[in-house]
Amino acid sequence: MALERTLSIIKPDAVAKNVIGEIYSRFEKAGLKVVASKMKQLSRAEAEGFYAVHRERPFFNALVEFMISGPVMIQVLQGEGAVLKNRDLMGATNPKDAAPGTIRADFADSIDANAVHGSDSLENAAIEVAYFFPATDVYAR
Ligand code: RTP
Ligand code: MG
Repeated sequence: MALERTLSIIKPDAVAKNVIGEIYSRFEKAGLKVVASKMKQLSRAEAEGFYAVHRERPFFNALVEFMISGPVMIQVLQGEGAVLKNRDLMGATNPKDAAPGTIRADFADSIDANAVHGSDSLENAAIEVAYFFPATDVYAR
């Protein structure tokens, strides 16, 4: 496996639940390093741009409204096979389908308020990291 970077977002529901530290701990225990991080209140335009691939989907407006409902915690995770490893830690999109012990099984309330985002491919990871962080703000440690 190769050293990869992926974009992770702790969504407004999980920030409000005060579980940022618990989620970071899961990343670290799985061998993923936080190499960039910031808390941010997304504007509507930022949220729409980030999820632009879903623009035609029926859930798009609800997704954008949810993502701007409060601050999010955005981080770049680095590690061996980071993209898939993070998706495994997250669990299925709908927490009802998420395996026990995954972030979404433990902290998500619904398919809309589902605690975390993670890039779904190496190609999208590079695009998503660059969407939020200039290269100089990502630390290769
Ligand atoms: P994410 O992008 O946030 O990491 O989630 P994901 O890959 O697991 O799921 P994706 O298909 O990319 O969908 C993005 C977000 O849209 C909401 N969604 N709602 N009602 C629905 O059928 C539905 N499908 C997706 C979810 O909040 C999902 O995280
Ligand atoms: Mg997705």
